Amino acid sequence: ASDAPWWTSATVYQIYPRSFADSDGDGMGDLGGIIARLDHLERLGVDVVWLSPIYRSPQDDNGYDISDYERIDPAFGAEEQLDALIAGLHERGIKLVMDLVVNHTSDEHEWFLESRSSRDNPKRDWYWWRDQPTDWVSFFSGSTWEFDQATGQYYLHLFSRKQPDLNWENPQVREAVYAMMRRWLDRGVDGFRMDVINLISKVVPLQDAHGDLFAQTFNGPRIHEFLHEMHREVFAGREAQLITVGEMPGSTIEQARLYTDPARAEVDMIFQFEHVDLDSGPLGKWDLRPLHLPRLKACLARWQEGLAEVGWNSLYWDNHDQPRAVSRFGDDDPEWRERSAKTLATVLHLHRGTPYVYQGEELGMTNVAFGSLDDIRDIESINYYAEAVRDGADPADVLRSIRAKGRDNARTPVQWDAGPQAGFTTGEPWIAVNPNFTEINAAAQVDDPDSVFAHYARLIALRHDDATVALGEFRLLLPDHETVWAFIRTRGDDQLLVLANLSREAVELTVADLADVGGPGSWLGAEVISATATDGGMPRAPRFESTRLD
Ligand code: ISL
Repeated sequence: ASDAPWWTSATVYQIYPRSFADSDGDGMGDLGGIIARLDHLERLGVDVVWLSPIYRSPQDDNGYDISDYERIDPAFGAEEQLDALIAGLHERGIKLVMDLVVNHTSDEHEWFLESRSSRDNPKRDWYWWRDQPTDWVSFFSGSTWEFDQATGQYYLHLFSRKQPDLNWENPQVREAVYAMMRRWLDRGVDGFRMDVINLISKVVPLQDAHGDLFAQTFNGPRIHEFLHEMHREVFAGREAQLITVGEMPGSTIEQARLYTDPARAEVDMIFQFEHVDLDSGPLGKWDLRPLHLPRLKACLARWQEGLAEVGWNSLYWDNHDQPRAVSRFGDDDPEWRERSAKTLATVLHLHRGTPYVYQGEELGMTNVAFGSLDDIRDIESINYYAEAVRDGADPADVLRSIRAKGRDNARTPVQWDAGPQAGFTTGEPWIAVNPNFTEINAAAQVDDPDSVFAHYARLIALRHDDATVALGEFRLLLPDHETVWAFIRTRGDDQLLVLANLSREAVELTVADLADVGGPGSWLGAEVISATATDGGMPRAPRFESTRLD
């Protein structure tokens, strides 16, 4: 037995509601659709659902632009349906985490309507207003400053112009956010995934970035103070039941140790971005670069080691902002896709940390070969396309980047069955279904013990049952091997050796290859270990200590 927090053996499943399941035929997923699919989550065995935003929103950024933090958007359903969802999940022993988007609101939020109404409105200072813009460039292209005719000043928006940034320097803003969070906990939710939460503290006064917006807005001077205050005001006393994860792009291991050290009482874990930045060049995400396995392995291993003594890792390949894992890190060729998806799952889920599964990942869903801009819905891709083409880029190159990295890859409807619109909707989906749904869908997998789905279910169960998987120390082996991902997990006398082949070719490993394992009970067990993990067999690697060499 250990006194480790419950989430050290838990797996979280992310639902992007717009694309999960549609119950009313309007082509957009909704709460009714989720409620109708709870059995899928129960069979998978996940412990927590993280629900992307379902609050009232003009949907400029698919709900990450919130106009009322405490009301459900009618497009997603009724208030009672959210309560029914909470109850339905809890009956199945599954917790619910809400998305918390408080770096910015919608420009249609009451707070912003008041703030923009006059220069002396009491909420004027809840947002960032200036006479002159700084030189900052938005994550969604263009200036971060929008001129507001009515009062003759500019307001700040790090994301779209419909997502004005809140001014966290103002204590009234913080109190309003904390009160809203407490009401959500009282309503029965079990924690928060905090959207770009490391952007809430800016360097003041705001100043030109000279190309380094990072230094002005990420992990700012008061970020730890704000998070600790939030913990005290919202979580204290009930934290043992909850789970909190801060989305923190651009954070280093050193910063993550501070954010996740339980003694500091900030958040339980963060989403770091290093491993999803490895296939980008110096110009950012659209600047495509090949991915080298040794760098990917080293990246995750550094985070494992960095948070071994203090703090905790989240583990993810996918979310609603990232391309599909099997297309990006694996091999989505029809002949290899299933084995590759299982291998990626095995590797990630046998690291130490809390795994996050993004809807459809458990089915091995793939990227989409978007034909043209008409197929794209995401504001980030649409703005990027317009700007790049205007600046003289070849449209074919721009489209190639969007195909590889565009967020819509993750946002096509979940493929439930081989029927019309993959069983997602009886109407016209808001974004086209991936044409491979007749091949890849849940109905074809849930009863098949060899499926990607069944493999995920075994990995999730293994983390519950096996303390070495949940808590064991991590050590990377064969760091320079180009195709094998090998590591060892250790807890007391128990050792787990993980060998995965990320290539199409069979690999032979000898004892000598693994000799650097060393230590008590070293792996002198098998003369030749044939590591064809791409056959996707049992997730629990064989235990070689019983076949030690004489
Ligand atoms: O996806 C990204 C770039 O392609 C990231 O920069 C992303 O915008 C960043 O991780 C922040 O993401 C979060 O906040 C955004 C929202 O659009 C994303 O969907 C959300 O996950 C603004 O709220």
